[in-house]
Amino acid sequence: MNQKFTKEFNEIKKELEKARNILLVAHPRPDGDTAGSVFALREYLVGDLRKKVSVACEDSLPEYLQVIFPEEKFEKPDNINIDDFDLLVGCDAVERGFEKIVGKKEKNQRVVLIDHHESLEMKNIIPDIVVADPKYSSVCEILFVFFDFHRIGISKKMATALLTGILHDTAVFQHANTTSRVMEIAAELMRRGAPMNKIIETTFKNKKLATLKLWGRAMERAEVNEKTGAIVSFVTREDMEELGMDDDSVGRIAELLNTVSGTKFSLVLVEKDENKVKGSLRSEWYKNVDVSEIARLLKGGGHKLASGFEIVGKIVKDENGIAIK
Ligand SMILES: [Mn+2]
Repeated sequence: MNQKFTKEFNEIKKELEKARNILLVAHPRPDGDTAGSVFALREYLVGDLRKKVSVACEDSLPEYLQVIFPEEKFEKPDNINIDDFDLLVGCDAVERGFEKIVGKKEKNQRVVLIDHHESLEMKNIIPDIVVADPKYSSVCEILFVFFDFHRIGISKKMATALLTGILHDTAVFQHANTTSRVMEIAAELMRRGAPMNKIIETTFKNKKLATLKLWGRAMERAEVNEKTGAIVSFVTREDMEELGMDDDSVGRIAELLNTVSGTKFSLVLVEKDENKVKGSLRSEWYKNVDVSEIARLLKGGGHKLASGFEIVGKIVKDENGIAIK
């Protein structure tokens, strides 16, 4: 096992053991990785260490994750008092919401961040311990390595949570972040009772007809730019209103478009509200494109093969193609 974080893993364990009241923070619009990691950690903290633990997230647990975690719930940030906690732990895409929930760090508080995203810049909070490495598929993979490093027993519940994160962030072992280590960890988690088929079914095979219709509209509009190799499409506010869908249902369109042969990367533009457009970029390792460079040019961020950005404007399609104006 990779022991790059030996020092951090030892420090984190000490902090977890020392703390009395711990807050775990998931990112907004939670996915399988942020949810899986906070729930696996909570299980360890409450089960093994008998700690008082709260789990906070700006948004509630999406339906498909409620099926996998029927006993779990997020607490709304408004209902918790940050001052009550002596240890604050952010898991996954920490930049997206940790500081919004935590605000400022008090003198007596310690902050631990665990992430697998390239950039991790905090504005107001200087974390005490950071484990962040984009070479990991997911925070759940990092946590498995942490538990394994400390020989902490992984229960069926913890295994289920960790495998959920790994399956989510690798899109069931399809993305380039699926290393041999990921496969070994997944096998070990199955051995410990994680129901892989159930997780795959609830996460990836529970589509609503309206979702497919929305995807259909986007597929219909897709255009390939021969010069750049980009395949581009879009979803408008109108589409989502007509089909009664929200932003969450557009998540995989960029991935699907990216499967068109001969393309270098995909770009899907989604109207977020009146005057804001969200862009999602995807590529594959064999296409040799770093989409995070494109995202950064537009003040966004992300990974080499999966990035995003937000810009002000509206989507316009005319004879010259798709543009934001
Ligand atoms: Mn993740």
